[in-house]
Amino acid sequence: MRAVILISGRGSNMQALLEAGLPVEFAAVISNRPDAPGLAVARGHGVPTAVVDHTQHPDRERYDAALAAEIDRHAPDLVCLAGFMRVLTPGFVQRYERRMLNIHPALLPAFPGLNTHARALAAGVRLHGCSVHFVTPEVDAGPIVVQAAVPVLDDDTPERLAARVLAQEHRIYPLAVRWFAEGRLTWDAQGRVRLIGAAAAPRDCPALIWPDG
Ligand code: NHR
Ligand code: GAR
Repeated sequence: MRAVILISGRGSNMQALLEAGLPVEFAAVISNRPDAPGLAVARGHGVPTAVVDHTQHPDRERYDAALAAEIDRHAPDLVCLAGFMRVLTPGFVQRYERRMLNIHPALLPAFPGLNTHARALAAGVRLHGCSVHFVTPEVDAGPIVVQAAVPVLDDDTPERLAARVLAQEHRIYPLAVRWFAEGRLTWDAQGRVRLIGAAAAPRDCPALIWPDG
């Protein structure tokens, strides 16, 4: 199993993938931003890096063509978006159909898009979280692989809530990539993703209820 990771910034989800001991060869980390701090982290793990800078391409079609050319040099079985901040064109998404994952900082289908933590606070939800999903042309709408929920606390700021969610992102993204690498993810007739060999129901902690009085 070969994988390529796409980042735009800090790269903490990338780092979680690189350090999870997965049965995966991370062939490259590619950033759309030359100054992404995650590039140095990748190099520190001995992973080759590349930059395909969106500001150097005239439109999304041509940017995505350049990005695909760089990805395909590494012949990946899986492409992982890890804090990658550019919407991808339908043609690009089709090229990696059923082999491109994203980690999104919300319990999809709630709060797709950007600024999810501030929007969750404004909406007054009591539970928030993160989702790993397959990437489809419609942004943040692809089949969900795994989610983790966290409580929203009364004194939360977007930053505090983001940190609580991020800790769970670092748990579920490696899980999802492991399942993919093990060939345990399949599609049902409705286009939902199923995990082969999953427990029929949670062993304990069947629900997170918050607030809990
Ligand atoms: N592309 C497609 N086609 N489908 C998805 O599901 C995608 C995708 C590209 C990125 C990640 C996503 C997220 O987890 C993702 C999923 C960026 C934007 C965005 O609006 C939206 C969703 C996501 C990532 N980006 C702005 C744009 O104009 C730029 C913002 C910036 O540069 O800071 O592309 O949330
Ligand atoms: C993460 O919280 C990720 O879920 C989110 O940005 C952060 C990136 O952190 N992704 C998006 O919002 C995509 N639009 P990282 O670079 O440290 O992984």
